[in-house]
Amino acid sequence: LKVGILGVPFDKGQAKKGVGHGPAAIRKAGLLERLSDIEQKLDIKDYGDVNYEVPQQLKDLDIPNIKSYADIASCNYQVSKKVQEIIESGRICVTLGGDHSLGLGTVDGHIKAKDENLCVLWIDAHPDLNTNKTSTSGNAHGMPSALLAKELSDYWPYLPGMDWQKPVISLRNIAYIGLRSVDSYERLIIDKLGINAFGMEDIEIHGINTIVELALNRIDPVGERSIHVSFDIDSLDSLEAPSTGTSVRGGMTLREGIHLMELIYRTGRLAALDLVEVNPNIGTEQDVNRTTDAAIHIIMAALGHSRRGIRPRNVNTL
Ligand code: DIR
Ligand code: MN
Ligand code: MN
Ligand code: MN
Repeated sequence: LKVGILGVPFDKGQAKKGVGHGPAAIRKAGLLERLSDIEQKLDIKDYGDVNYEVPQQLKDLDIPNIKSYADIASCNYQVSKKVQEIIESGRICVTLGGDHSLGLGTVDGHIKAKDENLCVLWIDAHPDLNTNKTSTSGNAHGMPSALLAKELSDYWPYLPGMDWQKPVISLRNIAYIGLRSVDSYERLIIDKLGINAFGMEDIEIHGINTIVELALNRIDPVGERSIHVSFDIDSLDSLEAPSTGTSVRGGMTLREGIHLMELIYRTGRLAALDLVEVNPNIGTEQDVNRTTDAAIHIIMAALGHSRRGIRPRNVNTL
């Protein structure tokens, strides 16, 4: 299995400092070392961190109710190009965030690499479906799915500096899992457009195994699409992942998160995984360690780590 790791130390999609140090914190917790604990030997290439500059013509540009718009547009452009390059080189692209506004760039890069033949699982306490007209915060990390969705393109004003991004994924090919904090306009859009939204209540009733099967059946009925998992660490319960900016109680256990990822791995079609919103400035040292450890468990499961253990490489030494 070939893997590319990409850091996006971006924090301007929300107000709290520290989430930009997420990639460094996850690497420091031993991501690369622990990925060598997987039975199937991984070929890993670390692409380092994305950097970007705001072009002159975007400086001083303001879009109503999108904070740091020029940075959002400029950073995501670089993210998209990198993700496209990594996927086109035949690697699974693992993007470490950074706040969730980067999901715009990662999904866009995946769309371009796979000619739109993909589906997206958005694992999150929040659906991130606000536009600049519905958002009460103006934070772009609550908007990436609305920027990506074909069906919502008419709800946006013209966005200069985003011409590279076309809303080319249909909401029919996106499913949400783990929802428990949905704004009223997000709820309206979900109901009106019949979006595939699986909340904590659904996980409670059916169990995570059935929910993942249902979600995949909806977004990829034939089972031939490339899969993008955008995993917001706040999908996990506050006890499992305390160091994140908008934590919500009553979330998924790490067990459920790991199982979800094991199911995705088994499809053999995972092409991109985002692991976002780890903020090492929030909580105690123990909280941070718990959160980065959860993130690494999620990534390991996605890349084939099995809880059944690894057989010895050379049985003759028995
Ligand atoms: C809220 C919070 N719905 C907003 N969103 C978060 O600001 O739009 N997304 N935290 O991850
Ligand atoms: Mn999110
Ligand atoms: Mn969230
Ligand atoms: Mn978020």
